[in-house]
Amino acid sequence: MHTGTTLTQFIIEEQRHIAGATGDFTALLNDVVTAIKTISNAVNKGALIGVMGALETENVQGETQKKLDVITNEMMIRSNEWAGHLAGMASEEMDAVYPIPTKYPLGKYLMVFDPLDGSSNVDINISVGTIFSILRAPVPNRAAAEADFLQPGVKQVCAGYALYGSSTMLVLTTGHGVNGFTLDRDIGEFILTHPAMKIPADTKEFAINASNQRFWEAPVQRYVAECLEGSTGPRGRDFNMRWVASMVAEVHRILTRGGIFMYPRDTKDASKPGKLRLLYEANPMSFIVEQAGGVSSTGYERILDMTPENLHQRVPVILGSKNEVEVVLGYHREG
Ligand code: AHM
Ligand code: MG
Repeated sequence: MHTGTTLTQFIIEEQRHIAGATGDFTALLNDVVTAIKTISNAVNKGALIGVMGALETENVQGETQKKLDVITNEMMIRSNEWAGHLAGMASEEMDAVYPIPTKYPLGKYLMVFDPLDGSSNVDINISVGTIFSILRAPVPNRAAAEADFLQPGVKQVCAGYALYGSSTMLVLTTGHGVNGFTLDRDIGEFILTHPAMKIPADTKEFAINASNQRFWEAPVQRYVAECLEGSTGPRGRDFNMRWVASMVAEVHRILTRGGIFMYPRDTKDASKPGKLRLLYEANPMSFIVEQAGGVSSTGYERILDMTPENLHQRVPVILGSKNEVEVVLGYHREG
């Protein structure tokens, strides 16, 4: 018999502290959790159920879709469309807003998600994740339009990610700190295992895709060069480096033991000011990171303050341990 707090118990107890809460949000989160358990199962079974490999299609961003990108997108939709809590959904894998089918009632929330982040890792059995963000619909019970989703990240009601790693974890914030839950497969429940997660303010670990180095701007060039100089350079200490190529895994490492993650602005493609997407990657992760005491910025501005211009907008991301991110932001200010 388990003795820990289940996620359902945790959310219901949180809901009791919110005056006027109707239980809608708790029910919505329950549906998200069902999708995540289903995705976890598919990712875990992998080749046994024929879900590995790529399709011949591309998503709206011109990226080749993996079979699992499409399957997991479908799983998120099917779990969340029917219960009457949402007025619309948007995802990395869909060009436009997904309207709630007319046979279902509409609700007061919007959800944006990346159903399988880091999916280039899926065929090689390295961690991937699901990222989601819940917003309030500006007009409840009305089919949402794209403009309804273009809210700054500070307005998120909830953000979370699932990490399909050596264990499956769900990490969540509703604006009162960050809590981590581990899936107990024997009982099918997420159990609170990482209460009140906090990112250490200092770190000696950085994460960046160094193959893009020639495209970086001067402040990032300077910061990374100084990390590489280690104890013989101006930082006076040796650094370690990691790059999983799964943002969920990188953010989870940072939440666990500190670190800095950068997918900065670069000159590789003038039409893309960064690689990661604001609405369903950068915003939810920034909300979680800030709630855990970290900092998240483009280098020039706080990500959560940005007003999105479109669903699939890309942004530079620099996030993690407070003091370390501040060093990089200082270099941006110096130009
Ligand atoms: P995806 O949503 O298509 O998987 O792309 C996002 C991922 C992040 O998880 C990760 O940080 C980054 O792309 C890795 O990029 P790269 O291939 O340049 O290493
Ligand atoms: Mg992604």
